[in-house]
Amino acid sequence: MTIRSSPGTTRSTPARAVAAAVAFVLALGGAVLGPAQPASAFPGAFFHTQREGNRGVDTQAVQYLLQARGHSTTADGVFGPNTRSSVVAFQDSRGLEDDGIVGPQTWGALIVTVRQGDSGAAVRAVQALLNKKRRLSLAVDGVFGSGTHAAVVAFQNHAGITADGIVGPTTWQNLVWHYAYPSFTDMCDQDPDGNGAANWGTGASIGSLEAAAASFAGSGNGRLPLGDISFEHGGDIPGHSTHEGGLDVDVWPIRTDSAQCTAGRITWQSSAYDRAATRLLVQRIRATGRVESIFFNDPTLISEGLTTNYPNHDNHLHINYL
Ligand SMILES: [Ca+2]
Ligand SMILES: [Ca+2]
Ligand SMILES: [Ca+2]
Ligand SMILES: [Zn+2]
Ligand SMILES: [Zn+2]
Repeated sequence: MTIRSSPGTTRSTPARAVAAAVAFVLALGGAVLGPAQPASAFPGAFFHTQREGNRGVDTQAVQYLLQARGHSTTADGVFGPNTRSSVVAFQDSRGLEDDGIVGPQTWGALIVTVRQGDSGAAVRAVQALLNKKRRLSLAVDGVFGSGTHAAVVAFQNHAGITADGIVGPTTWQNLVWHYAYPSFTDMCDQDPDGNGAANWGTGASIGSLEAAAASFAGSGNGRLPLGDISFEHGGDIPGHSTHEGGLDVDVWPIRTDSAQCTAGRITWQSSAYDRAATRLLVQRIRATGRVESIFFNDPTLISEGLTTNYPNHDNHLHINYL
């Protein structure tokens, strides 16, 4: 038996009893085995605003939630004109300011509370977010089963919030706030300052960077070397005064031998510097995300309006995503 519980979501009642039992057992396990958790690990958690030009898993979650609310939108993680139209239609239906921008109020109206036994597009949003933000590989099948439940409880423990396995407003907010980790299919991981794990960024930064890297990899100039972004939950990074909000991304210039992932690091003054390929990379970065500026000191790219001079940016491009 199933009952309609919320738009686009069905709930099977027998599973809820199982869910409660599983949640109880997992909560006990967490209490006994888990490390001590602060009252709230993410005290500053908020919904990252999504608007036209954004990409990535946070935009994909918006699209799944629009589907759950009865709006036809492709959940491709690219916030284009059609997604914007669906957001405006949703905002109109709720009496919200219809600016097509998904800020805190629109996020709050879009989210659907889901738990074990539920199915539908809102569950797909949760699964996609968990995968990208906790480096999991849940099937994004829209079926909230025991695996998704366990992943939600683990996330709640990780975030220091009530670990009840129910994805309500607080869990949604923490899940959207948490940074995402990139796929390195079209990139390599450089770590020039010994900051190791600093490859995390907002869902939008990571989605945009992955799209740029995929587009660039198709040009036959090798992969994109990724330096630092942010730590998993932001915060101070030694050696960077920025890079703390998941929006600043360092990538390296491209070499004429395409060996920027394996050979020595270069500057724009090096003989191995490939200006044409680096220009192409900058163009792909600008075409696939909301970019405020890119710091890189090649005077030719600066004269072309592609990059901006900034001290110490001879050997890397610093992308400032909006
Ligand atoms: Ca790195
Ligand atoms: Ca710092
Ligand atoms: Ca910045
Ligand atoms: Zn985390
Ligand atoms: Zn930087």
